[in-house]
Amino acid sequence: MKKLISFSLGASLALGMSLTAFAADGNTNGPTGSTSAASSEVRADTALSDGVVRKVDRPSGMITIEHGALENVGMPPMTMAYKAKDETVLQQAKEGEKVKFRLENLNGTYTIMTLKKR
Ligand SMILES: [Cu+2]
Repeated sequence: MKKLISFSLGASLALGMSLTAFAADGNTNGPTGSTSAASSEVRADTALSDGVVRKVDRPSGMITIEHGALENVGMPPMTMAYKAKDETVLQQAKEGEKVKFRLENLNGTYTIMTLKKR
């Protein structure tokens, strides 16, 4: 009798575990779904926007870009001077050139993180 009880306990434990495993597996699709949603957000976070370089001011490290709406920094279409992240970005900017660029708000300073000719 004792054996029977321990067997049924074991069986229900095993059943419980497999149910748990099933539930966990079922949940995997949820997080997996939101993970891919999150990674598309990440992609959006590094997305490049179209713009046209209007002016490059080497001494101040500023690049004036005419651009459309920049969703990640909540900026409507405008022409505005932004800080180049570094010398590389500054060198890639040439007046009059159509570019793809990435603007980010770094501690309150709108900064061009990447810029390339398109
Ligand atoms: Cu602006």
